[in-house]
Amino acid sequence: MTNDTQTAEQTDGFHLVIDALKLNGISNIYGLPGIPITDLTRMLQAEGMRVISFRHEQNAGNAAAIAGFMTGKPGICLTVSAPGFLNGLTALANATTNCFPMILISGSSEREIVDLQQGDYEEMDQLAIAKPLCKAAFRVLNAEDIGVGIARAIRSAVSGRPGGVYLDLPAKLFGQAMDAAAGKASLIKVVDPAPRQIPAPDAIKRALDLLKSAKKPLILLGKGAAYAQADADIRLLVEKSGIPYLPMSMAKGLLPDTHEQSASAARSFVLPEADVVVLVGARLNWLLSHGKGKTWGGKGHKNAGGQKFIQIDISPTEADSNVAIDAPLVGDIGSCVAALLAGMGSNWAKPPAEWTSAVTERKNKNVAKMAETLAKDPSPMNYHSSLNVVRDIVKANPDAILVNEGANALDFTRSIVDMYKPRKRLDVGTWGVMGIGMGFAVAAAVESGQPVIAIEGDSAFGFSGMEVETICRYNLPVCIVIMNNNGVYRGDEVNVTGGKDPSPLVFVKGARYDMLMQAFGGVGVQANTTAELRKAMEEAIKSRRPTLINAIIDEGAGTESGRITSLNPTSAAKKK
Ligand code: ADP
Ligand code: TPW
Ligand code: MG
Repeated sequence: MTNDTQTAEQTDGFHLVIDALKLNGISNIYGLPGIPITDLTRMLQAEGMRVISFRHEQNAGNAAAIAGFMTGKPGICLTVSAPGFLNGLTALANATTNCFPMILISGSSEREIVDLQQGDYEEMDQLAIAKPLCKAAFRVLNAEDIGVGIARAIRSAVSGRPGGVYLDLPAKLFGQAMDAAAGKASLIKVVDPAPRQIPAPDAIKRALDLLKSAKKPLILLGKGAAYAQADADIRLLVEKSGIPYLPMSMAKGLLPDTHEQSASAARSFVLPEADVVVLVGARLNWLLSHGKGKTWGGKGHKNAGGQKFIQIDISPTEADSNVAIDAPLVGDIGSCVAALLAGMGSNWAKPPAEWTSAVTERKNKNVAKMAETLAKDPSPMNYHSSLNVVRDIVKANPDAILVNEGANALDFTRSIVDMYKPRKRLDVGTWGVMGIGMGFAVAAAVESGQPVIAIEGDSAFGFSGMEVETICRYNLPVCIVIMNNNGVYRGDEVNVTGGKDPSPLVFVKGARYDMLMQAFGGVGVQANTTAELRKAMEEAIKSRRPTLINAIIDEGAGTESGRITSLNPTSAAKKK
């Protein structure tokens, strides 16, 4: 063949896409097959990549997004055109909102027909629709541009503030043939896809000067700090400075929650009291009450509006988004924290003992109060008693990954279950979105090989529940615990009109979610008591078999909207 140019080796769009992804170290694809990408899924597998095939694209998209968060490489979601693309789009938008790097690759219909709106199979101008919902969007029309297209998608997803990227690949592209050597030469191995961004020395000095002046400093760790994988330096910053710290939900475990400087159990004390707050990869959005109001002191508090802020963020426009930032530090967290450590020198003065002991005192009081509640074992189980079991199981298995969604099922788990290692807690994130559960659980197991524990509200689980089949099919070590209270927030609501329809907030009573898992060959267990729950979880972790535990929770134990009741329009109106 080599001496005959007529039959010189050829490659095609399919193989160039695969080769470009492999060249850039991508090995897992989360997707759902169909026209025009069915052959691509087969070929990806034939070429040695792991293809995880889902039952709905939103779950594949969520899997890709969280794979991106866990690894720092873009997670790839592959879908068909129009409806498949749209099903993946929610996950892409959610990834962008959460700063997770992800690439949604969707096959699309013929441009000539789409643009004249002549009614092609699954016709849709996908590129235009994706654009406002992601960080960047690209389309590749020619096989020789596949290398550039994938390189641009990777760079856009992981450089600067990470986010979602859309890559549109029209059906015709896949079959396009080209000379194999030229094809190979057209591919790009992206060099330094997420370049470090070194903070300016004067910005470091400004921050350290402010921190030195603090009497009641506080460090706030966000999921950007977890994503940055600068774990050792972040721990050193906390310990060397001696400053109490507060982890946001997905930053839990960056330092073990049992760390003596953790102020988690004294959150409502430290936020209004602190005078200088160091934000490390955390935005002052709704989750932090926008940096103002009652949470931060507010009117009447002796420290009202008294906080000054140092904010470490890779996005130069994040500072001042909600309140004035006195010392912005723009750069990657690894570089910024390293520069702060260097600037602190060897004889940094720890915060006044008056402050740290006040925090510890408040914290110990709350921890003791919580211990009392956790020790109770009522029948039926409530959130505290059941999550006390989960707390023990996670403590005994600190490498397990905890996926968590729901309202009460989320809020109680976050406050009761301690985390011990970085990036082990994956949850609803910035939007508080339901539906991430099974996609996150699948990717967590695939990417880490570690056991996964998914604590799911019964409503939350419903959004992605069909993926229990996927979990069984790939035989993943996932243990799902449904906190089954028969409904959204509570299961005891009634239709106030007395009509025959149930309240909008309740589900079928006594539903057997455990049987759903059994339907696909997994282990399904109903747990009515904490002893049953404990036994089932221990067995699931030990056996690594797909397991679903239907944990029966008191219908009346939850509160509306969990901890964010105040955001309901009726309560918000009442406050005014
Ligand atoms: P949380 O919800 O935990 O408070 P957010 O998602 O609000 O966290 O904030 C994460 C922040 O981290 C974003 O503003 C993002 O720009 C920033 N970020 C992400 N990765 C890095 C990084 N490697 N270096 C610096 N900042 C980062
Ligand atoms: C995509 C609104 C927030 S929490 C929740 C819903 C529907 C479910 C709460 O019930 P669950 O938990 O899971 O049973 P529990 O323990 O309190 O009973 N659609 C989307 N996202 C959100 N956030 C909603 C709806 C919501
Ligand atoms: Mg519920």
